[in-house]
Amino acid sequence: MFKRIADLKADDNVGKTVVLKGWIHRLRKQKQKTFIILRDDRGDIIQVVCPSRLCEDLTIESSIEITGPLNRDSRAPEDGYEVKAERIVSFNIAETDYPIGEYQSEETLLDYRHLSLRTRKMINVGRVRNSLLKYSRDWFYAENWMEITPPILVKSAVEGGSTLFKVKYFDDVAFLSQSSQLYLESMIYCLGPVWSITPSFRAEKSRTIRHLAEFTHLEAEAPWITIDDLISIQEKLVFNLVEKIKENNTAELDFLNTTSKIKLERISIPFEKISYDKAIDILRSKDCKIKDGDTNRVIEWGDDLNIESERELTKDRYNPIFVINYPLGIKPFYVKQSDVDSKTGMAVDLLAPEGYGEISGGGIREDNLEKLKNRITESKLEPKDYQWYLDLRKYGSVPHGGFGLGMERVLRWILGFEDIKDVVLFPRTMSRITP
Ligand code: AMO
Repeated sequence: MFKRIADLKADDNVGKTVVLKGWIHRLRKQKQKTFIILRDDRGDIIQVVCPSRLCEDLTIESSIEITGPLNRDSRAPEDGYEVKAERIVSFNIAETDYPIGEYQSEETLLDYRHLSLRTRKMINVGRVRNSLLKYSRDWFYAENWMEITPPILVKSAVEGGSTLFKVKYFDDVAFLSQSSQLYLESMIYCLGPVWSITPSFRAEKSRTIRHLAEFTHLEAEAPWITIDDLISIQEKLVFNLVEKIKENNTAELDFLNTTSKIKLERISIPFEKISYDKAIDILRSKDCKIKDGDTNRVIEWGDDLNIESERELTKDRYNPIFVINYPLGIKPFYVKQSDVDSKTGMAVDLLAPEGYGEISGGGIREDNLEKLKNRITESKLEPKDYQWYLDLRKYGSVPHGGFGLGMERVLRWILGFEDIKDVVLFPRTMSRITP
């Protein structure tokens, strides 16, 4: 019977004839014997030894079915299991110029991403991505949040006009969604706490190691919650994701980065909360600079926290931190003005430790119709594009809030990768849209 490699590696199966389907991951032909590392459709590998006369036409990435007994041989890679092939059937003999070998530049691997996804690194990344999605969904389901599927083609900007992707929409213009937040907000009136996971798009003009033009966005919104509730929800969610991945993805974590498990062990809740004011004090005490036109100057109240300042705030920490109460002026139109300090907004960002920086942004939404209208105008957005959104404040407005978590940012941090492109299957950046 056809089995997967993971099911087959058991001492009870030794001596039994097995049938395996897969691809030739590595191939070493000798005069009498040929050694194949076979990769199955789940990315697991096993050594196959076969008489060279059965392997004459085989090439790297040929797809084959092999039949033969399972043996134990301590020389076999990974866990010492090996199949002695007695019969090989090929589905496809791959062309001999397979472009992915052992040593390739990062750019070449990205150019051939459709093929380099078959490398051990990307197989392991794919598995952790799958876990992150599954454990997120499990968590929301267990906590009784409803999953919704918001539109991707939209008419209104959420995160400012400068990163919008414009698309032709019949005889009109539309945009690719930057965030599903406004649609999630519409749903709290009829489905209660809701969440979604969608691609979000940002025409990011900068090439950075943490920005993508298309990323996987987990967003959540709930009625009648306070900023403390919002913090506690994110804390529980993120901690749960870390715990589950640590428990269930040990093999992948060990393969991808030997230090990630140790760092995940150190994470505990509650995460520290600091105000934006305190963050600025810390950064100023370290003489942290930001770019202002052509010059660099010391950061001051009212500046946004850039990559460098987030790195400075988190580089010596093991635990994520929340930064709360940002100046209203640097946050989008929907952020609620604080009742105690009109200059600040009830926004909260979650920063990952060890310099990784922002992984989530959120806050309480402005629920006052007049203030929201003013903020839309001040932000130089078109009020007519937000009529439907303003209706939400006209008909039964309630205090509410939510957040957006960037899944690739979370993965980059958990896996300890430098470049965000390494945690996406098909990265989209300013300079890359294929494959
Ligand atoms: P924000 O713009 O901060 O907030 O985005 C939320 C989270 O999404 C991730 N993210 C990105 N990941 C990769 N590449 C990008 N270009 C990129 N841009 C953002 C980050 C970020 O923390 N609607 C609000 C959230 C809210 O208030 O609910 C929003 O989208 O991890």
